[in-house]
Order: sequence, then structure tokens, then C-alpha cells
Amino acid sequence: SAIEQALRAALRDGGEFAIAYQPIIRLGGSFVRAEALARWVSPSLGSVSPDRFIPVAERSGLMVELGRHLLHLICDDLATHPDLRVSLNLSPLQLVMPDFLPDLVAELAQRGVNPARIEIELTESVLVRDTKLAAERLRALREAGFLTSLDDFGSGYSSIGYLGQIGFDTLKIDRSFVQGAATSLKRRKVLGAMIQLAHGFDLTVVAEGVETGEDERLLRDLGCDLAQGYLFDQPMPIRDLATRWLDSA
Ligand code: G
Ligand code: G
Ligand code: MN
Ligand code: NA
Repeated sequence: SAIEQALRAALRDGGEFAIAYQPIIRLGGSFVRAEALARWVSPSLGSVSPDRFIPVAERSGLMVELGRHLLHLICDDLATHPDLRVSLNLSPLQLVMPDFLPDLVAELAQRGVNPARIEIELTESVLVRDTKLAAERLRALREAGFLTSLDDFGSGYSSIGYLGQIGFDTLKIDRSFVQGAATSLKRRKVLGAMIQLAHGFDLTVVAEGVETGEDERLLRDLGCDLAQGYLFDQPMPIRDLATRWLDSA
């Protein structure tokens, strides 16, 4: 495909990729960390969403290389901003690579970045393919000092069993469960139940897609811990994140 060809070319030099950071805040409190989101502006295709190019990279054998490049960019930002903490999206194809964890640990050590500043976000799809291997890799990540989170909870297979079997630190509730909850009693009850379920498993809860003050108030009332969404800020370049959200600007 055109995307695959352009992606292949872009990976030769890497300069077309960037990271955008969106703040995750404590409800009623301050900045906690930022989600790192991949951005690609191709000279031939223009701006391409990660929703499009990540699946292409996964299908065409380019994901591991792309992921490595994105991780380098994030490590650069962590090394230059000591008060930055990030949450980054990992493809299941990266997680299962035997070299992934040792390579990352070595790069962070070399650059003086503590793994505790990084949370690794995985979606449920990673658990469906090979639950045992994924569970092992997740355990190794936590033993190395990283935080782990289950992303987009509720949007996919959402097996509650995984929450008990696999130790995550954080659960990110998909925005489809947040939106509409302020105006629908039924949705509000479901959202509240999801937050309680997560707390039952000792997980920190992040609500995604928080867009209004009513959403925020409701989430606070329901006991949600953290929130992310356009109400607080959009994904942005590191220099904007630093001036707006970090102390070390
Ligand atoms: O902001 P947004 O359009 O960036 O993100 C769209 C989707 O792409 C999200 O589901 C997000 O999880 C995914 N995504 C963004 N950046 C990355 C990345 O670096 N790696 C992976 N695997 N997924 C990403
Ligand atoms: O990894 P994940 O699928 O959670 O990626 C987050 C996605 O949600 C990104 O595409 C990001 O740009 C998008 N996003 C972040 N905040 C909001 C919001 O308040 N509303 C909506 N509709 N999307 C958001
Ligand atoms: Mn995410
Ligand atoms: Na998500």
C-alpha cells in the first residue's frame, strides 16, 4: 500500500516522526504524567493518524523498528526533562520480542532515566493472543521498575478475568464509557461500577476522553483517580508540555 511504502521510506531516516504529549491529571489535583502519542507527517501523504499507520506497521513487519525509533524519541525527552513522566503505547509485537526489555533497560540506564518514570500501556488484544507469554512479559516489566496499564478498557474483549490474573498498576477506561455518563443515569451507573471494579483489583483508574466540567465533576464523585482529555489539554509537542505543565520549562 501507499502507506506501507511511505512508512518504509520514513524509517530510513526517521525525521518524519514526532511525539505529542497529552497530560494526565489527578482529579482535583495536578499533573501526574503525559501520554506519549506518535505523530507522522509524510511528505507524500501529509499527516497520517497512528490509528492508520500503526496497524500498517504491524501487518508489514515494520512495527518493531518503528517502535524502537519512537522509544528513542521519548527517551530523549525523558533525559532532557527530569520532571517528565510518561505513559507510552506498546504494540503486542514489541512486547513479545525477547530483546525488547533488556534493550530498553540498557538505553534508560545509559541515559540516567529511572524506569519508574515510564508506564507501559497495552490493550486487551495483547492478552488474547498468548495470555501466558504476555503475563510473563508484564511481570518482567514491573520487576524492572516500570508501571503497566491496561488501555481502552471496555472497548474490546474486556475479560474481567485478566484483571485478576495479570498484575497491572492502572486501568484506563475507554472514552466511550465516559462520554454521555453525565447525562444518562444508566451510563453513570456502568461507569461507577467499572471504577469500583478496578479499585477492587487495586488498580489506579484513568478516565479517558474527559471533555466537559460535568464529566470531571461526575468522575470525582464516582471516585475516579486520574483523568485525561480535551478539558485539560490536547496532545502537544514537548516544548509546549514543558511550558504549560512541567516545572522545568
Ligand atoms: O491521538 P491519537 O490519534 O494519537 O491516537 C490514536 C491511537 O493510536 C490510540 O489508540 C493510540 O493508542 C495509538 N497510538 C498512538 N501512538 C502510538 C504508539 O507510539 N504506539 C502504538 N502502538 N500505538 C500508538
Ligand atoms: O491510546 P488511546 O486509544 O487511549 O489514545 C488516546 C486517543 O484519544 C488519542 O487519539 C487522543 O488524541 C484521543 N483523545 C484524547 N483526549 C480526547 C478527548 O477528550 N476526546 C476525544 N474524543 N478524544 C481524545
Ligand atoms: Mn493509550
Ligand atoms: Na485508550
